[in-house]
Amino acid sequence: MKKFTCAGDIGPWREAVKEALEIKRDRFAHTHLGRNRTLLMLFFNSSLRTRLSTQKAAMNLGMNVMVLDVNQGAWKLETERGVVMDGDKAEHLLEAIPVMGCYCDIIGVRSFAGLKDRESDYQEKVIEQFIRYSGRPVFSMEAATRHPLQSFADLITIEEHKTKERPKVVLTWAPHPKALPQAVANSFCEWIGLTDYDFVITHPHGYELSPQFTGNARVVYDQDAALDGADFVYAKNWSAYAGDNYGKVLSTDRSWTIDSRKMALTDNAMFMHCLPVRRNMIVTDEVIESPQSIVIAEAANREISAQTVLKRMLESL
Ligand code: AN0
Ligand code: CP
Repeated sequence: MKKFTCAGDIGPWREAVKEALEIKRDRFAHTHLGRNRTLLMLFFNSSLRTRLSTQKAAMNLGMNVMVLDVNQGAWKLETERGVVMDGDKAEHLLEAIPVMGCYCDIIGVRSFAGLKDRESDYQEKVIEQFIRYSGRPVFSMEAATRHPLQSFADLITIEEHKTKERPKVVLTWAPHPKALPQAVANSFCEWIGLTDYDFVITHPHGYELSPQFTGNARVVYDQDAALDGADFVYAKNWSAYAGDNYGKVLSTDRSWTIDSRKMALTDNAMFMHCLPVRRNMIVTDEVIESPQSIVIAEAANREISAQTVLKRMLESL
């Protein structure tokens, strides 16, 4: 595997989940693969799970790991070509990328959407430049429009917990005070779209996601109706995608918060969220602390999705 930025890069999903579950059963079976290989993880944005789970996955494979927080200690990077660099940015990405490529074998990048210019965000300019100029396999640790390591972990988690062949999975928007990217929701749609699950998306009017990601999924604007009979409730906030509202918070309506009344509409559904989660905005204390909440198991599977991707990349070096 030479790049991992979207669902298409994983190949047949059942095989990928099978390989992931084998890794989970014996995560030290491939420690030889990463010997004398170096992973560079580059963060333009904060992280808890991605940073720790990906580093752990690399260590399970015997790799050496370097982590760089671009905004803490590195030169500020210009990302746009053609800019007269007379401001506070001391280095251009076009030098920084090949330089970083010299010091490692595989690169992971986290670079969120700026949420100001939709076209620029959806062109995935930053991670695409890493793919083009680093000379190394590159994987996304959440880019502007997708978070594939998260979605892969989500799929593994659903496969482990499902009790029906074709579970009903509901992606529901939930309120949040700050503008967040659409990446987690887009990516979840893209990965669940690989399966034959019964998939329903619910959100207030104005929060429509790009059809590029939602595909043929059913959108139901009435959250209660959407939750009816659900087996998995996947909550996430995202800012508006559509038109002039791109990147804006249109609603913080807490009637969309997932609480016990909403969960009672489901078929004893499991509650999922990628974390970090704002309690009593996205989900009540009661629901996230209930036995139906599988958010910790979901986060634990981030190590497994990362290790599966790194293993495949090491095998292709
Ligand atoms: C980020 C987001 O919504 O994309 C990261 C989630 C994994 N969330 C926050 O910034 C709170
Ligand atoms: N879910 C997730 O990617 O978490 P972090 O932002 O903490 O890495």
